[in-house]
Amino acid sequence: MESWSGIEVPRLPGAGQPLYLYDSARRAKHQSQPRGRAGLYVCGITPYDATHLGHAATMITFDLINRLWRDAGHDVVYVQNVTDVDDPLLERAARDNEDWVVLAMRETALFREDMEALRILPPEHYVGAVESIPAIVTRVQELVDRGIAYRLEDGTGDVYFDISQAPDFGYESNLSRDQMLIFSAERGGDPERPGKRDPLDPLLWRGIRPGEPSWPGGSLGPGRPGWHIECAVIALTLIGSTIEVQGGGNDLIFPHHECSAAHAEVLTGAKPFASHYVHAGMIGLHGEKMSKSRGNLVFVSRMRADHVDPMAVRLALIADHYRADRQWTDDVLKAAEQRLARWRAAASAPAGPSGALLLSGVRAALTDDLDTPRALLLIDEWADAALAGTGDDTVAPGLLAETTDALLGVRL
Ligand code: 5CA
Ligand code: ZN
Repeated sequence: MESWSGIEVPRLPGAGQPLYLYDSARRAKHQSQPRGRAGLYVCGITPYDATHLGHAATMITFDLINRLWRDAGHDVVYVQNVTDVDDPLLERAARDNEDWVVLAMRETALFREDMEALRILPPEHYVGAVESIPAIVTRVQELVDRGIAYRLEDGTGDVYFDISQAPDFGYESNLSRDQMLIFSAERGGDPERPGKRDPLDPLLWRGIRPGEPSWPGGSLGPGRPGWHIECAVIALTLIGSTIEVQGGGNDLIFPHHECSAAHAEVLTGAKPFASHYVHAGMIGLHGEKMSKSRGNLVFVSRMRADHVDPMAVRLALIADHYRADRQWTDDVLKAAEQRLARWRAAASAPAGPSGALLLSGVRAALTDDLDTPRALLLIDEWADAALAGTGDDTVAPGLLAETTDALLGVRL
């Protein structure tokens, strides 16, 4: 699948610093130490509705990681998926009497435009579930052959993963079994389904059903892939058996990232699948998580149409820490617009306090688990001083603009 257009990122003077990230599995911050190319896999959209501010916030979070690694001199291999066939997409298309392929294409195209407007660096591989089906079939067949996956004996042709064969199951989310059962039922699992070896066993391959799209599955029979195996196989195929960061919103901690890690680890034998499982907090509106199923959405495209500056949207979404669940309000946007205007004025000032100190402070804040509130405060203080005529560093205003562009993705 086509990615979106790239942009030039200014190279900053001096050396970037090592990045510390909070890992949901270890429940602690630890240093990311990519060996070779730094592998970043981000769980992308299920394209049945337009990109909303929650998606944008999550994509911006991982864009910051990409930018900080590049600043530290790492070569990054960034892969993102599109779940371009799954139940919610088929259900929405049926509800609206629309061709599901056309719906997915339209929303994916809009997502690309939104990502470009937000200055998010494109993934090297932007990959759909549908185009990955042959690779997924091979891996599911391998799991069946090894006795790690089993076919349900109810004539549906559905194939499940046997979690008892993944001895570390649960290490990524650190949840109790009771909590896992609740999340499984809420988030696309089927713990009540009869005939499974364990209620938590996730679906790997769904046998053909009347009225549903299907693809050849070789010995599996015709059908379509389960959700978690999609991300595991795309990451394994395009990055390798282990990755530095597995990313997404915190709604994916369980079952999605737990199951995709279990699939990948059983397939390759390499553990842990990801050195860091990184999860962005949920953006909410009027007290509830912003979600397509609830319909309480603020679309990035609607804001663009209303001439809201995408750079202000970006600043608004990083004003608080990425891991915090946070509410979108008009005031959050207004504050970001004022901040952006002030930074732009400061970037045109004749001089200001030391630019080198500002850059090292911003690097230190961002490499400490993406502490954007601290980074933004440092820039605010520098801008206030420059606008008050303090400091004689004439290079600093230009360096401010390069720093916000390269590290925050905010072009002044
Ligand atoms: N296609 C799957 C991932 S493989 C999926 O979850 N799609 S999604 O369209 O529902 O979400 C796309 C990405 O945005 C995921 O990383 C998800 O965790 C994140 N996300 C969804 N809603 C929000 C929200 N309200 N706030 C922050 N991030 C969100
Ligand atoms: Zn995913």
